Amino acid sequence: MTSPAPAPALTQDELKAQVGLAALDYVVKGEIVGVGTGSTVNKFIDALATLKTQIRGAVSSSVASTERLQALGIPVFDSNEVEELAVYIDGADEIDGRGYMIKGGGAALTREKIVAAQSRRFVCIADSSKLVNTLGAFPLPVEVIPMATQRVIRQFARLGGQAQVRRKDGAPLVTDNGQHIVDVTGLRITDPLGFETEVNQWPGVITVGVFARQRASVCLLGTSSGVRTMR
Ligand code: ABF
Repeated sequence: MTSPAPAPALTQDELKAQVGLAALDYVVKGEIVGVGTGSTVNKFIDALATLKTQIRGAVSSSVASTERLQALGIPVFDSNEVEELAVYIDGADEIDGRGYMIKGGGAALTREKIVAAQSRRFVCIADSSKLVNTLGAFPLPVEVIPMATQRVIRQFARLGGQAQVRRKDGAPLVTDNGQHIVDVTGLRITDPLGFETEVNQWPGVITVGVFARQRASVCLLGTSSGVRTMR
């Protein structure tokens, strides 16, 4: 009697599509959906288009997501037009077992945190490579006012972090909000809530890419044996 062959390993792209589709189960019909940013969220947006006659539209967390939503015929509302959203669907660069995340690899962390904060439920969609025990292996993104960059870099150095300005095409990357991003390596964030609270109040910091106050209440994790739901 031979044992059944193990499920074939899925590519990262297939895992992202798997969770992007699974997130449709959390979309509330007749409502406006909060939509994040990144390649996993792009899979969700493409799946959401199949429900576009059953939702009012979306509040987006980036120009890139807005353009994708509108190209698929999904109306996009300004966050100020909506008081509260039933659900926010977004990816992550790292997520731990408590739903704390590092986000911002896509440079959209500020608007992502804003939309997450106005949503009753945050559903994180991620492939299994994003699950970690302790946050910090992924370079932590921090959106900063350019005039404060060097002081913020020095402050992270005092915490044992190596921060550098994110660059694109040979110049500092400019976010949707017209600001810069520093990415910080060498951190091991054992107290995400305390860390977020501390860095948030440094002068010049707009948003730190630790999502602890706005942590995920549900995580749909893509694995080769199917979607694992973590709560
Ligand atoms: C976004 O999802 C960002 O905060 C995060 O960087 C990104 C993850 O990107 P991907 O889904 O492409 O891995 O919310």
